[in-house]
Amino acid sequence: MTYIIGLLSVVFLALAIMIVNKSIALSKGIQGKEDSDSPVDGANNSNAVGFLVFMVVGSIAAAWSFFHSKPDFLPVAASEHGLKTDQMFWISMGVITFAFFVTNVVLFVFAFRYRYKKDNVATFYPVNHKLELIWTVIPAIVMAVLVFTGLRVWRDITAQAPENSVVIEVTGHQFGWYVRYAGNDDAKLGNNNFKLIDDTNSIGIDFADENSFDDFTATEIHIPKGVPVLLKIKAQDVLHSVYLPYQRVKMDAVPGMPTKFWFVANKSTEEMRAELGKNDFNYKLNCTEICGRGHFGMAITVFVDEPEDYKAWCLQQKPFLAQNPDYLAKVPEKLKAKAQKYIPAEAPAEADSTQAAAPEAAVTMAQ
Ligand SMILES: [Cu+2]
Repeated sequence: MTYIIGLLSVVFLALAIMIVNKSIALSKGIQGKEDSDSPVDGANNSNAVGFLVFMVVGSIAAAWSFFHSKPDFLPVAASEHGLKTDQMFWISMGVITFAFFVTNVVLFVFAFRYRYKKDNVATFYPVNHKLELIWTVIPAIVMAVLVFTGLRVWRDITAQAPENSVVIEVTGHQFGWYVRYAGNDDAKLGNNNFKLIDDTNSIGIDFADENSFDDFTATEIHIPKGVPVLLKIKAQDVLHSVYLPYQRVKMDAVPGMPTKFWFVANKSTEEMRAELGKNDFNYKLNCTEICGRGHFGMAITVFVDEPEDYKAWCLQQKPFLAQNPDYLAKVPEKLKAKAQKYIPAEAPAEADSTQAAAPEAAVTMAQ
């Protein structure tokens, strides 16, 4: 890199000296110190050809760069809105590329074609309303169509999540994600409060709220295929950002300002493994906001299951309260009877309760 910069510096310095020399020569010519019947010298033709060469070489380089970067493009879309945004992206790219090539070919070809020639006379062409109308109205229509289709898709993506959505809370922290599900009995997440955070209850689940009783935490994310999923996104310390590249989901996690994103995954992990021919493929939820030195490790595995497999997985999960019966003490008296249902029949032995106190929800960075 340093070598290239050094080389370019030398080239540009040489060019600068050439230009300065040429300016001096030209100014001498204008002052009549040198004999010249034209203000333009022989470099005029080579410049004109240079324009054409630049156009052709530039186009080839642009095409090469496009195909060369293809492996770094986003992977195939695996969500319903992802297919739409991808389609819009490529249509916009097509329109832009077409307009770019038409205008630039005209620019460079005209520079070549109408270069200075001794006997050329410029045409006086003051105005052409028809031409102006065409180049104003056509781009305006194309832009309006692109903008309004985009707005419609954006409105759908940011609309309220459907009633039947699976609700999952994702909380970013330095450096990992806490995941909480609304539970198997109600589809409602209980409240949480940062003041209730302790070594075990890492997201501060509030057990004064009966919706919390069946909530369970997880170290991986399972979502059903073809069913709306609503991510409720939070952050505990600094900015993080939830990113599921295949599902085209990206939403910042902002401390003190809950955000959300809902989507429908349309390809299961199994289907994507088959499509990519990789048996060990897994979707990931990554952090895409540089949030500190452990940022790179903020990934959590996401499984897109068939709806019945998803149900089965959910039923295997134990509510947080069932795994940590000590928290029954935090339940208000009038709700104790309801909460009791989630406490395992045999009271846990002393040793068991310390084991259960391990913060199983914490997805911490492997150092
Ligand atoms: Cu982060």
